Amino acid sequence: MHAKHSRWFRMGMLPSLWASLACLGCNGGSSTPPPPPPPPPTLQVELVPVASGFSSPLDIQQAGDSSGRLFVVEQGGRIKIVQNSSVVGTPYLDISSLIVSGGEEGLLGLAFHPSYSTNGCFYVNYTTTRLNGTLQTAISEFRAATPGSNTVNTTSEHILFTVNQPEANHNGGGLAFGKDGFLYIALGDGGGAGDMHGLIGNGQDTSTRLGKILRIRVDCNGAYTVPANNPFVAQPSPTNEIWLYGLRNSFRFSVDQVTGNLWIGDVGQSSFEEVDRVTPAQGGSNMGWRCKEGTHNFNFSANCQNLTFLDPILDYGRSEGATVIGGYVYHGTNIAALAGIYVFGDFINGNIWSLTQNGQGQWVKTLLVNAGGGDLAGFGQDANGELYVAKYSSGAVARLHQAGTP
Ligand SMILES: [Ca+2]
Repeated sequence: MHAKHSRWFRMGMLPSLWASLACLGCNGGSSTPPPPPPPPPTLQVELVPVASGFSSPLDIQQAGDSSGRLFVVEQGGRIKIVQNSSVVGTPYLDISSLIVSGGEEGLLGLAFHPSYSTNGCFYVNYTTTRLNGTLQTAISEFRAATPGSNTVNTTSEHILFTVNQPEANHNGGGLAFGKDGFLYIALGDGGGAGDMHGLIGNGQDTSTRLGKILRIRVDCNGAYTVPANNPFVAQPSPTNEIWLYGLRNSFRFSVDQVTGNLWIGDVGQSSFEEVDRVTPAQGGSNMGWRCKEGTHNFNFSANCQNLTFLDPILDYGRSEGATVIGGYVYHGTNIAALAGIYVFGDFINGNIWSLTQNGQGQWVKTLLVNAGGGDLAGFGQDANGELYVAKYSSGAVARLHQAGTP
């Protein structure tokens, strides 16, 4: 466990794990309105403590059910509820006995069905060895007995599918429902380093789910289908599930429920972290890895010639961070200057930035606040659009807040 923890940090410092998408159509962006100007330099953002006592929290979600509950995902397999600023004693879900965790393994992602308030279904992304004795990612559906329940029986699980993991690292982990109602699933490139598996790496290989973001339809019945307009729908199952390829390790991504855009933090290998913005029309895009790391050539071998890549809208080097943590487009009211602006961060140094376009159309990040090195593992967004951070090593949840406001 401890060795694996150090590996999680190392993945950030040397290579890293999360993958990204990018912006081939940024210049043409017909469906994307011009972003607002950068926040004023006088903006003072602080992190307000919300709840504590968690063990390695890495994701925060809400159920879209008007309950006001925040669901905090612990890497070890528990999901805990924060309501009215206190943590509910009994976990909402406890699958710690079903999974393997530590390092880059564990309960890595959670998404509530868009109709959770009536059907009680939600989805998780975790690693396990219990099914065939070797490491796999499992994408599972669980169902609350009633949507208002504060605990869920683990026997409600239906495993939708599993993916064999050749290495312990780069397991992706993010889950999110699109504005289209489909479930998007991030899977890393299979791990090791440099996308070392297969002739061209897994990211560029559209015959594997590894190194991809998948898109499926779930209807809370223990099964799933593949949307008929998926970009690779003509391929045999299961690779007809692919929405985006060429990703390294998209640990955290989100969907802007206003525009439908996917915002992805793709963790880099040794040199560059990247942020990708993918519009709904850009499904099927090749996000570059391992031909490219960020906007730079990485292993640009013969198979990379004549390919079209969707480059990230931002990449940054080791002087500015080492493990990007994808965030959310802010849609709250407390920090008016961030309205419609993407907020993300970096695990290693804890910086949290906004991302906006300058007058020349270049994407520029602006430091908002620092969450502490090795402590920022994920963001969350409540029903009012306010943003939260999962503080991994300090075991806490905090809210982004404009200093000097109530
Ligand atoms: Ca890329």
